Amino acid sequence: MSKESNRAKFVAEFPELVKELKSVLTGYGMPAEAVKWYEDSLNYNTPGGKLNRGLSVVDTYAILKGYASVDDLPVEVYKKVALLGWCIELLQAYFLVADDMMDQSITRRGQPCWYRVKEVGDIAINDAFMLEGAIYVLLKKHFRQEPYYVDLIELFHDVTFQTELGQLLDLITAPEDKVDLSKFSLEKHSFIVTFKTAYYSFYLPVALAMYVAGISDPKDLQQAHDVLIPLGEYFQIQDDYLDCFGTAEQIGKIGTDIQDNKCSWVVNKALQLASPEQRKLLDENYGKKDAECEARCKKLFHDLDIQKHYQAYEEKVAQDLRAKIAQTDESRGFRAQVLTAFLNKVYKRSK
Ligand code: GPP
Ligand code: MG
Ligand code: MG
Ligand code: MG
Repeated sequence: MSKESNRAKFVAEFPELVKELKSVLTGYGMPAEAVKWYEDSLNYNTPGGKLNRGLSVVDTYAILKGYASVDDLPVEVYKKVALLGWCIELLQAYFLVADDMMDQSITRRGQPCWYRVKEVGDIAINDAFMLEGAIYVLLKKHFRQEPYYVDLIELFHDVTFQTELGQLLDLITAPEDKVDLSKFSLEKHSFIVTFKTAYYSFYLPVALAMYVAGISDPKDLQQAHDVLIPLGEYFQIQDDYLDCFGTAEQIGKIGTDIQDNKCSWVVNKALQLASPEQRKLLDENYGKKDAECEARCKKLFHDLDIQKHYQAYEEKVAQDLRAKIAQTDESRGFRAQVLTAFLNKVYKRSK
């Protein structure tokens, strides 16, 4: 099955979930306008992205169970794993609605951020909470009878908290009013991105599929973790790189990292390479809400040939990950192919 039809099949599951969620509100006697509001928020914020995380749950499950294609999964099984995929997309929707407010972003997935939509504003905070709430409504309805139900809930809770820890460090390392580049380091960057991105984007989809497939020995969860966390770090380094060097058309959002004083991979790499004068330029221009200052930083990043260093990083990390994946112990049913599939999706991505 092609990538497009794979995605279309997954997307086709979503309206049914919206219906189920709306019926919970109707059941509580919520007025029609509130039900409509929730529906609009779900539809605006949940589909529309690349859906890589959600699709990965289905793909991973198929590989673990030895299906040649996602198409071969029995319909009821497909629906169940796709629902878990949508639960990650709801988690992501919750994070992004909130993150865009915290980062004061303008666009997301080629459209205005939700909080910037007329009549939404700060209500987006409550909408974010309700996107998260949807996860547990759906899990309860569809997985309550399963022996691994508590594992799923614990996993969502743990990963959510880990992401919030990463977001906290991301935010306090980037205060709006006090630029202090000596607070940045690649070690700190690694911690931030592991927590704010890698757990929910990479470990979570695989661990969910492993629980459903019944291949969830702690040793296998650990094997998955040990490749997927560094892979997720690599993915967020790409996000940082594209924030500065990608176009808005390419990435569907306008980069804000320089003006937001973010501890991104790009500025950390530049700090490693900068001469004293170049360091002074960064001290004076980074983290300012000013397009000219931002342009000066970008020019410096070009002068330092950050692109070249990024490409070198990308080759090295991909090579290291391939070597690690080659050592996977498949004796309990876990499959190295799960990890290779992830690496191939991420390697050299440009959006
Ligand atoms: C993405 O970082 C981080 C998240 C999506 C986690 C948010 C977590 C919360 C608890 C709200 P980013 O700001 O670099 O993403 P983007 O570039 O897409 O805005
Ligand atoms: Mg952001
Ligand atoms: Mg952010
Ligand atoms: Mg970013």
